[in-house]
Amino acid sequence: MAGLSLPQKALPPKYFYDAKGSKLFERICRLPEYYLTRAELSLTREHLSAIARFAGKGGELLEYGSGESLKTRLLIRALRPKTYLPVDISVSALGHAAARLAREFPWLRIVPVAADFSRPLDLPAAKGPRTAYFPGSTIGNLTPDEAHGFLARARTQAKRMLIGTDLRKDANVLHAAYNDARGVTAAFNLNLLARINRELGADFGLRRFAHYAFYNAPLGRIEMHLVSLEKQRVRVGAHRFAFERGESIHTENSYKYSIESWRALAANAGFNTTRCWIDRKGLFALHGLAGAGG
Ligand code: AVI
Repeated sequence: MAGLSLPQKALPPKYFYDAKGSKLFERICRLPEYYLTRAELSLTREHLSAIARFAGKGGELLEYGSGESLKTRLLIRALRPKTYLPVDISVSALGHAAARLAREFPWLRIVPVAADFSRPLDLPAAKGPRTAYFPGSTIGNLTPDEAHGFLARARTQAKRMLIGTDLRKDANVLHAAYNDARGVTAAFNLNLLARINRELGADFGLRRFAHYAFYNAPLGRIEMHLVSLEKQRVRVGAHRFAFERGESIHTENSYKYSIESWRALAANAGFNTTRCWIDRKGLFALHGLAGAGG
């Protein structure tokens, strides 16, 4: 309600991930235009032994926003952690991933944590050195201020971190990744309205809004919006919200960091970027962070 009452209506992207939204996101990751997942997977494969040496073997692996835990399999094989703690806001995605990993790695202790990692987390006490893994450029969905807060909190939860960030690049490549030809990203964005209709008793007409995504170069971020195609009023529970034709709800930012801008952010939060691995096409980066002095 607060977000829809702002002059620029806005909703936090974490609400995309109900069961349907999590499935749609898995489809996005397989789209030809969405290079992020493939680039991160390929750099992880290529540098796996160096990444594992940095992360440390045999400890605990904590993963934020684990989703379907695709890249994690590679890490689990290389790190052989005693415990894996996936943290995800989507209970369904968490349950499926934990069940699949339990079948694949019967020796691994899995402790799923259903939680919103953008807030302080209540985690079980660590039984060994804990490394945090935050792949997929999910940190890019936080504002730089939120990312700073997240990193500062994460520093108290793990000594070392592996964080995937999408790199700045040609705006056309970025545009295509968030405006795919099959319309899966559009369906992902619009699913937020379907979710609000279902869970909050709203009457958003899904045909009265359109997906809109563009690269905001000065701010280094993709913005996703849902644009009202007509002047209309929408009911959400007991509240009413007026939309002008062309007015939007800002549903997501996806920040793209240059290596320098990332290093500055991490350093402000008390981390040194001690390692950085990049895929061969220069699309995506995985940063190895250690607490200053650690
Ligand atoms: C989860 N996150 C990193 C995705 C991204 O690219 O910002 C979410 C997404 N939004 C549209 N497509 C994918």
